[in-house]
Amino acid sequence: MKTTSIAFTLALVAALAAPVMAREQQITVYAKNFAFTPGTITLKVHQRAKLVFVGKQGTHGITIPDIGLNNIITIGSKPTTVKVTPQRTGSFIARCAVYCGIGHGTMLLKVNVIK
Ligand SMILES: [Cu+2]
Repeated sequence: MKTTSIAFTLALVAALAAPVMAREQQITVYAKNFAFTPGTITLKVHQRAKLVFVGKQGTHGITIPDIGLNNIITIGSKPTTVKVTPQRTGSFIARCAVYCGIGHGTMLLKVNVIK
């Protein structure tokens, strides 16, 4: 009887936890001259996240090798979605990867990867 109860409890916990664990974080980042909004995003290590980049003004780009985004994503008015799974914690700075004008050099996205 006790074994049944424990098994039931474990099954219940698994059922409740599974959807939470499977849920994928999604963050939309907007790009305009000369800023990413939000300017800081926070991801969880070893957890897959969907990043959606949308251009609001101009053409921009981004690459974030620290979280496995090695190729330059061009950001235009059409949303671009990428999936990443950060492998290490830390604070990383990504820069606009497509020259977009006078403020290009200051166009940064801070990426925090936490436990
Ligand atoms: Cu730029």
